[in-house]
Amino acid sequence: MNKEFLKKIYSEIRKFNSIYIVRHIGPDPDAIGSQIALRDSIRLTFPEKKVYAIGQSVSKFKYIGKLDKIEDDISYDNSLIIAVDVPNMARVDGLAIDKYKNVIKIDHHPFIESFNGIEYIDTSSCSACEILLDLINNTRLMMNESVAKTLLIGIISDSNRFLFNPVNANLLYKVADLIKKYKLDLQGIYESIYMRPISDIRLMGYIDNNLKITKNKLAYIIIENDIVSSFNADPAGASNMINDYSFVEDFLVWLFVTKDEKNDIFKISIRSRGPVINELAAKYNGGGHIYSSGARVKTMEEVQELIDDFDKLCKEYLKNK
Ligand SMILES: [Mn+2]
Repeated sequence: MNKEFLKKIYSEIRKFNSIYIVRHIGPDPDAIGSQIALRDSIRLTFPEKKVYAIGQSVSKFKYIGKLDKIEDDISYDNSLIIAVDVPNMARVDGLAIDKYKNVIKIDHHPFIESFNGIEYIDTSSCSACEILLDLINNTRLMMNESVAKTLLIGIISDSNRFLFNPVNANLLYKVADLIKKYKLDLQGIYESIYMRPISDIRLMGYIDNNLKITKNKLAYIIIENDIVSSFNADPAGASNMINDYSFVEDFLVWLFVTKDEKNDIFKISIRSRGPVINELAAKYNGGGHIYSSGARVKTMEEVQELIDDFDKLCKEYLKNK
């Protein structure tokens, strides 16, 4: 954490009367939580400012809070754009970031490209929401129970209940303080994030039984949409199940392929507990964290190529170990 830098972000926020907060496409609870928590904290601190959290809303994440629809054009000179939880311009949802003059990026993903403004990147944070907690704790930005709860949702979700790295004592102290101070209902938060229908569990059963594992310890599955719908699930939900396979000794890297019919592309979710995967994911129109990435390709041939490439990555990793 860089307190001086956080104070600089606060003073930028103070300067502008209209602020737009964006995040990545295909949002998760950390992406939506971080933009909503930041918006609400700024509104609480500066009631006269116009602050919006924009981007496509997702019905299953409505419990986190409501996003804003904007009708007016965003002023080039007088508006501040804050991008949270997103490392590259192409993945920003809702506006073309390169068209704006005053931009702040607040992110915990490895650096990909500059947004031509202030960049605060902390890859030692488990989530964008953890960085915003630091921002609020170290500046005059205000917090209330609702902001605290939203931040906690992002932290819990991105760290998968404090399972994934980076999670450390410092984070647990910060979270404990938050829960105590705002009397947060941890059980209720867990329920809103993790409650799911039996059809999801049955789909996981299908995945368990059909995951292919190579001799180089790569696991993969292509989950066809008719299979997904036969379990009453949706492709995005199916690809999210990838996070439940973190501690299987038979594989090092695992990837789930689903089809996005609307955009006519294959989406690949990739996780690792060994090889660094985001660089190879970038070759396939993707990227992300070193052990948690995504990719998008157009054809089945490219899917096969990607699987072969990740298999080679595992092979190299095993050889060098
Ligand atoms: Mn995140």
